[in-house]
Amino acid sequence: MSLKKINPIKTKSWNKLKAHFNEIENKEIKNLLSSRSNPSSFSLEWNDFNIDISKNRVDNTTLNLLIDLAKECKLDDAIFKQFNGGIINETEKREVLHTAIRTDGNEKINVDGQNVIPSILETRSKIESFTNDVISGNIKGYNNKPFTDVVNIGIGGSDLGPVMVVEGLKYYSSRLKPHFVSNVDGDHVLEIIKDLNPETTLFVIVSKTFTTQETISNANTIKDWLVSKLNDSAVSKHFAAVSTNLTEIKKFGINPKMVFSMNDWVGGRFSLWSSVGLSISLAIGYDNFNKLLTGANKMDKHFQKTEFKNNIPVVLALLSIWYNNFFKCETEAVIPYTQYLNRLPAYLQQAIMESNGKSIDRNGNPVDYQTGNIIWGDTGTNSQHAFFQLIHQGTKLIPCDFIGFKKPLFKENTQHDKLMSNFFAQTEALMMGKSEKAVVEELIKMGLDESDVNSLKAYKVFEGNRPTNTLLIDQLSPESLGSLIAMYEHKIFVQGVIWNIYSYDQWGVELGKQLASKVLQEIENKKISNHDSSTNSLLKSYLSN
Ligand code: G6Q
Repeated sequence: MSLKKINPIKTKSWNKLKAHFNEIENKEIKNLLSSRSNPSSFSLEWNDFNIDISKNRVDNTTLNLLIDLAKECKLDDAIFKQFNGGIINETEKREVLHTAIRTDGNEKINVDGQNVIPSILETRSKIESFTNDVISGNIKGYNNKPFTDVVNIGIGGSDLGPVMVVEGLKYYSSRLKPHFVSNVDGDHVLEIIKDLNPETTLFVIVSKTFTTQETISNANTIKDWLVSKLNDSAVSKHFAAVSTNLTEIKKFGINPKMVFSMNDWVGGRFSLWSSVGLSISLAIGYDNFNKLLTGANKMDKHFQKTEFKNNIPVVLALLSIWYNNFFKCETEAVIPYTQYLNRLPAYLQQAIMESNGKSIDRNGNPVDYQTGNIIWGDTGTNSQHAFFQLIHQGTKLIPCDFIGFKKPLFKENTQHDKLMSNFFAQTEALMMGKSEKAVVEELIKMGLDESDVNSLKAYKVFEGNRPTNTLLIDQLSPESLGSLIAMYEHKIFVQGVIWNIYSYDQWGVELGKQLASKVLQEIENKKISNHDSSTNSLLKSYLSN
């Protein structure tokens, strides 16, 4: 069950889209919007999500052709294979089953002839009882004191998902205080532990391989610190581990009761739903962690069962392909209008760019079309006071996702309407722009004379016609966040399928891991081997210190 290998640009629909692009390219969104006879097709309603795609440079023909493209690229076949354990990560010969770990328990998914659902549920109940025991104080530290703080030690997929969700759901916190150590920068780990009480801190080492330099170095630094403050035998009480490498975990001295396994058919950047999410469960309580999984599972079902034209991840992925491959947009911005989701853009950068930053297609040939988009963003309204200038008046076309919530979390919050009025006003302004006529009228009203009006007006004109998707969700909750993350995961998958690339490997990351260890050896032995002249002289300068 591998993915089909269809070159998208050789399809009939791609060619039709190319011709159609010439018709749409110079059209204004505001005119496309007002001429639509079926506005409801440009709004996708699902559970508590209202996704408005009407502020895009598309008409009915565009959407129909994009859907034809998905069909020609056999997206339905790919979705079936992903959810049913096909070896769709072919270069690593693996299934891709992050969707299975958020199962509602009603399905059966075979890997190597064995249904994996029972073991997934077993791991989940281990996470549940461990979480409950730590929060209730049943599990205690070396000096018999309950834990107050939890430190997640991991990097990349073993860090970005958990930290984004823990930050995103801070409102739902348990009594435990979460911390995250990721960078191999020793100052990072020392900064985090300097104020921690070793007696009441639990450390969770998260590393699928348990060989990642950053994570193992940080874990060893913390272990030395803990032993120096308490005792050798404190290690088995204060460290939990999440990994597939049970041999290395044992060598580290972790109590087998505090070991959480994971499966190699879950990729790092898609693993927050698995035991990699242990820190999430500890930080927000198991019930909330479970709701996160429920939200993702609901989105999985929507993605699997909904016809393409109403399928949120499919439609968003197709729009992104439209801008990336036809309008030649290089980047996409994600702007959540809630401070809680300030780590969402960083999380999506990994999920999207590590997955679809590929240039060899599934036939093994270099692609001659653009793949992965560059993702960036920050929270609204902060970003309005920063990079929005370029989105409004720069030379680049940057499609944006605006994510907002109808209700705030705090009952006492009296500022929500202010936040949301910015949210709505920005997408409207990006579409409508501001004409020269309106600018001139405004300047005259302000009392400027004719020559000042003439010299200033060009700078104050906004072209508009900037596309946005508006994702309006009832409230930020574990369930809605679960659905939102799963939505982006599926969007990534759809784009990878259509671009005919492998979204689930990451050879670029592996290269970094190999290179650094070679250079480290040279630095430690103070013996520089033959690099290029630039690297040689930088290393010499570093060693001369
Ligand atoms: C994610 C990547 C990568 C990985 C880290 C950490 O998909 O593979 O970001 O998660 O390199 O790897 P370990 O979990 O093995 O330490």
